[in-house]
Amino acid sequence: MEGVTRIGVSLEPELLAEFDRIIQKKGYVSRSEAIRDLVRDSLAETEWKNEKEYMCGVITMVYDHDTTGLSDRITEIQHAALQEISTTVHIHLDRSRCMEVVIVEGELAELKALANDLGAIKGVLRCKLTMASKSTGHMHYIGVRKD
Ligand code: NI
Repeated sequence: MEGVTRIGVSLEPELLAEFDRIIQKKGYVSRSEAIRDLVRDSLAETEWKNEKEYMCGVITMVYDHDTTGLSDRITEIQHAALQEISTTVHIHLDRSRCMEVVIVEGELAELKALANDLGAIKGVLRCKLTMASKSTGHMHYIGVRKD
């Protein structure tokens, strides 16, 4: 592989055996690949805590449009967040349920707050925020599931 640096890692035999067992179960073809994913996840976790990190993302929500006041509340919240919202796509799922995909861009804290506000509306069945860091491309997601 071009542009990679090889590193040596020392592990206790029990820890290595456990690691091998788990990565085999997950279908990794090599330890290197598994370690790379772990490092990426760990870096993403650190960014996830940086509320000022600039992110691009998608909020996917499913809701019941028959719920009183729901449409007005969604519109109100989305207008208040016009800085963060690039576009919204609406899909009618059946007679009463809708899916809305909201494309967003902004600071992590703002996007999380927006997804939380949308997810908290009565009649919203599911709301999930998926984001990628603008600077590193690392992905994150948070989901709110309400049944
Ligand atoms: Ni609809």
